[in-house]
Amino acid sequence: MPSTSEQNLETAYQLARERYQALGVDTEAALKALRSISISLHCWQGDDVGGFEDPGRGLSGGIMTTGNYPGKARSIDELRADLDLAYRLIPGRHRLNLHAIYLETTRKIERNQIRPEHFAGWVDWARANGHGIDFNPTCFSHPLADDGFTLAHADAGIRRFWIEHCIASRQIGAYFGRELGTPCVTNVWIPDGTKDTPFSRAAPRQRLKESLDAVFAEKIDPRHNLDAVEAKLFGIGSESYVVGSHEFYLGYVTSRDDLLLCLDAGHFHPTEVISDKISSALLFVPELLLHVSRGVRWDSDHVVTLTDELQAIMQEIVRGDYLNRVHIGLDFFDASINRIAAWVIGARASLRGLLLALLEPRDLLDRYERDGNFSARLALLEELKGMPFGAVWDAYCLQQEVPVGMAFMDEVKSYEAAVLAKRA
Ligand code: RNT
Ligand code: ZN
Repeated sequence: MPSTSEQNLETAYQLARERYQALGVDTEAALKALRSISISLHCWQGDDVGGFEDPGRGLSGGIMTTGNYPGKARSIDELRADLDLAYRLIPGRHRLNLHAIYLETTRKIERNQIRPEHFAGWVDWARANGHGIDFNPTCFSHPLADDGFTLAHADAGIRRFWIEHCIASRQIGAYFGRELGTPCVTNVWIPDGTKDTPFSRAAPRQRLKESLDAVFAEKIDPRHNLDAVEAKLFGIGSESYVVGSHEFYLGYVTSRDDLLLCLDAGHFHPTEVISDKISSALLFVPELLLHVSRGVRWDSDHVVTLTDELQAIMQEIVRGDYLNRVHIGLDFFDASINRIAAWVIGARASLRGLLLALLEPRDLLDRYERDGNFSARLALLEELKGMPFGAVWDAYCLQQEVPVGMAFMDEVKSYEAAVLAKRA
């Protein structure tokens, strides 16, 4: 017998369902579509992008976490336990996005020596919990990246080291895909760039192109591994020049037919948005990877919230029927709040953005637009903002057996008291 509040949620959902029906929207179909979407949850929110290769080492590469909220994961077991809780509070079945520095080993393994065996524990965990895994070579926080260059380094030996690391990462990606029966998206992001104006912008780009050709020379079965490359405008300490710019990677990806372009929401000019890039890029590249993030004045990697831009991104994916060509990953790191709450808030916001997009009356909007009825189009888009979408979301959480509303924070809080508080 459902509790009274469950009955209220059910009643609210039925009323919402009728309101949407009147606009030609089937809420059940929207929820069915939402259930099939997996978001890739980034492991690095759990420990401030520290990793477990060299726990004493600080973060480099022009990215930064701020804050010192207690309870960050100090080991892979702790990270997995924290992730387990996060997944229990997010409706649906989701993936894990791993970085190479999250390997499991008792002795020091050089980055160009990482092998599938160092990630076997993740595969066991993922299999037991029904997660697919995505992967990233870690081309930062390392002595050979300390002068700001990796794949585009002027020194051929250092370039070789990072090429080998990226190749090893692709092999590990293929291993994840083979073992888990779902392709791993392996994403290459490098920090390469300069604080001040370079003399030659061309030379490092030429070297990067050659390094990437070497990294991607070997074909890997796309049923196991898909490769992505991520551009950036600037980072801390690379304000004047970044080798792997958007034009660089857009050009590189379109020059081949087997690479995904990764668009990170924080990697462009502050008023430039990735939502407007999706429909253009997908005319020329087969698939996209998104790093859904929230820049505040710069690439600050704030926790994703239900902003206009998040909604616009999800609308583009849904309106364009791109759900099977766009891989959605999250990329933020906030050390100033409970790290599990950060994951859950960001993932739930992203799913809410998707649900809002799935609940759009597309036939009606499409007809208004084709008829040139822009007043009705504008009026309807505004009316939609007042529709009872929250009732549909609550019904989804109930159906997926995750906490409804702020109840998820109760679980975060009890875990904080029982587990996180004991991590000195
Ligand atoms: C950095 C990129 C990159 C990283 C992760 C940790 O600006 O966004 O994706 O955030 O690889
Ligand atoms: Zn990113």
